[in-house]
Amino acid sequence: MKGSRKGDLGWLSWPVVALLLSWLTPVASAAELRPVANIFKPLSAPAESVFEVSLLALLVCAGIFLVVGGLLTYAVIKFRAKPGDDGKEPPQIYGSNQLEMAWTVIPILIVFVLVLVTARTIADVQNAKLPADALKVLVVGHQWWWEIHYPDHGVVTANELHIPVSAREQRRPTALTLESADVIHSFWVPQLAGKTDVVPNRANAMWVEPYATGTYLGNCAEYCGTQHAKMMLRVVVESPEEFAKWIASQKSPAANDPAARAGRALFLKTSCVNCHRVAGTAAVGVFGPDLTRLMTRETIAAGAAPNTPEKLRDWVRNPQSIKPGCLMPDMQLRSDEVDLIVAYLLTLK
Ligand code: HEC
Ligand SMILES: [Cu+2]
Repeated sequence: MKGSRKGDLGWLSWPVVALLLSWLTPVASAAELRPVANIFKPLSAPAESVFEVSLLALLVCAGIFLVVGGLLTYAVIKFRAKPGDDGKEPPQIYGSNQLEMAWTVIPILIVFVLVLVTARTIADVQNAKLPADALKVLVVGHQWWWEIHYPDHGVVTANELHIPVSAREQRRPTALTLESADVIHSFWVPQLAGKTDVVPNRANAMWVEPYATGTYLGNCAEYCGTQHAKMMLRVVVESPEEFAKWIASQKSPAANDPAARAGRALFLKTSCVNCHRVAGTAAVGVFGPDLTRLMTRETIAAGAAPNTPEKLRDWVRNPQSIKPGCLMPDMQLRSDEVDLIVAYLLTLK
């Protein structure tokens, strides 16, 4: 009977083993490069270091869980009340120097190892020397969207960060400076790096070095108000050629399609221009996202909706219907005005 009970214990550990195995599965197959925000599939240098430390911590914890859970299960089964017990208390044993030493010293050693490994990893990531020509990007967190600047290229965009992929022969890391326009946010793209807080009146620095192309999903990771959950971030990692093409396209003058002249005139007459910028026009607002290349983005409003003509129309009609509480007010435009303005926005590629 004892033997069959011991079988129960092995069964208990299977879910843990399965979970650990699923984390250990290889990562780089092409089909998996769809946007997944998974810290267990790192595809960039700092994220890999974070992953290794978390794996170590998880394995140590799993080991402790198995030992403690195993002993507990064993004791519960072995020493449960049996028919015919006399109901008396078992012998009470107090104090064992060996045991007390063991359960004091072993945890201290475990914590010590974890502290050392963690501190070393943090130092490695923070003190990493980036090549002098690393791409520089300034990211400014706003309630509830991300402003993105490429100071060396004069490019401004929002919510979708394009960066080049790194290679062993030719490292191409990206150095990020993080600032906030209002409250504390946190920049987090799980497959690229750990979280870094985005703090008002302070410039924080971090870097990423992805080694696979694709789109990576991120999210603000510090509660920053009503629409915090819809403050998403896309990082599009491209080959150096594609990245150069993207930069060039962002730099060329804003579209001025004669077919959208009426919409453009209306847009420039409406208070949209107080909050939004379209390069080369009278729209110079910086409170909201730069719209110069709006149509090169996959999503609008920090991932709250796909950037389709229908959703764009819903947004301009009343942004509060898509992102309630967001800082773009319902502009109370008539339906025909919305159509004109959206027709103009659709030309901003
Ligand atoms: C009071 C300032 C303000 C005004 C006025 C304003 N917007 Fe906005 N707009 C914003 C803010 C802030 C956001 C970002 C909202 C978010 O994602 O939370 C935004 C987002 C947008 C977006 C999505 C951009 C993107 O890349 O995600 C579009 C398009 C847009 N506005 C168009 C307009 C148009 C057209 C008008 C005029 C009819 C207008 N806005 C008026 C502040 C404003
Ligand atoms: Cu947030």
